[in-house]
Amino acid sequence: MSTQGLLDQIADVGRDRRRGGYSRHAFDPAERELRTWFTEQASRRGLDVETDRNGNLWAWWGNPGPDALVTGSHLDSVPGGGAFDGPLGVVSAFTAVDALRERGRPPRAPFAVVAFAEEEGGRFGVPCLGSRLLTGAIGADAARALTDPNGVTLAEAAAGAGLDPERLGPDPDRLAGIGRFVELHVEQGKGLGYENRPLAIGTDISAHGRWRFTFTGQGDHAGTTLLMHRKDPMLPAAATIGATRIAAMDASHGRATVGRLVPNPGGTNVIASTVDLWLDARAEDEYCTRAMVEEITEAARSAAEQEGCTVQVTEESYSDTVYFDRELRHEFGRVLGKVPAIPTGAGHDAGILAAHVPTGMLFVRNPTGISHAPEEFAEPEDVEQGAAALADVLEHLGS
Ligand code: HGY
Ligand code: MN
Ligand code: MN
Ligand code: MN
Repeated sequence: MSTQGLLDQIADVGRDRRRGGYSRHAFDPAERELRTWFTEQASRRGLDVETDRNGNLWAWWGNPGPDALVTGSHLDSVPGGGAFDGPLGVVSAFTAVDALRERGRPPRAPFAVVAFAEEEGGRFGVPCLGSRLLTGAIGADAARALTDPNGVTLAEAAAGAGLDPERLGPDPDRLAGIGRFVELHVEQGKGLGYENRPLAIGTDISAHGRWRFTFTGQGDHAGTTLLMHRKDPMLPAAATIGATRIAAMDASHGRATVGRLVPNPGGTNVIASTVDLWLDARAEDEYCTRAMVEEITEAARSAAEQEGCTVQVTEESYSDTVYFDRELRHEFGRVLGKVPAIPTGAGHDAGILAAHVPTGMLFVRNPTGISHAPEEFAEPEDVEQGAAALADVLEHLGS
């Protein structure tokens, strides 16, 4: 089956007809359906499937063992996400297995296709949760206590998915068994479109993090409360959002986004008592990212004070700039020839593993350049070219 054919098989799983795009979050019904699909694809290829203690899926070609060659990505999405971000790396891994078999070139080392859990942090708010748990980048207790918007903890959701919540956490033996990790991903930007190239090799992931701002005022009646008596947390929240663009322009490669804002209680005729907003902040390096967040925090504090409100700022996740393994990049270049090398502003499980394992990424052109939205796209011929390139790289690395 073609790579596009595998993508088409899951094209309706978790499709969000109301908002458009996909909603596939850790252990929810859509993601569970994808786990079943993953297991079927693996079994069809004679790969042994296991779910690790953190809910990551592994399909082994041969016995798990040291120095394994691992490739894959994630199956979950952001709310209203696209069809390619994550699944493209997983389906390409399966068709790469087909190609290696057809070529009579099975990898000499143990080999696995992996789908990491909750890469987007769409349910529990921490991106790359499955790979962070695997590597110990997040502590087990902190992870277990993470709650989704309905107040369900990760521990409860994991138990509901058949995992033992007490076993969530670092998996050092499994991590030590990975020799190299390769992630193929749809491009999240317009670079390859402009250069008119179907493929790229990843160079680095810029620093990025998430901060929660909680503004507290006084809930009251929208009609009877005089302006001078108001402590409306929505106003400093709005000022904070307004400050993001200027702060981002001040930072090198700065990008600051508020995509989620939750007033409580959220009545039309009610002055909110609290407002929560989440800032996604990214820039060239840690210094620039934190300076940008500091500038936004300053704006939040002074706006809150002006309105007689308070604000609490909590760092929920942070990942420093990650440079992919140079030797692996050169191996990719030897196999793929003259292919552009591009940075990515998006986080990936590869960014978490890179601190422990030689890791590289391949990107497939996205002609719209749009990601995390229904317009995310890759042409079928580029999808096949990406999977063939992944097979070539894996054949080389596995030989
Ligand atoms: O949010 C990101 O950067 C990635 O798409 N998870
Ligand atoms: Mn994403
Ligand atoms: Mn992704
Ligand atoms: Mn009333």
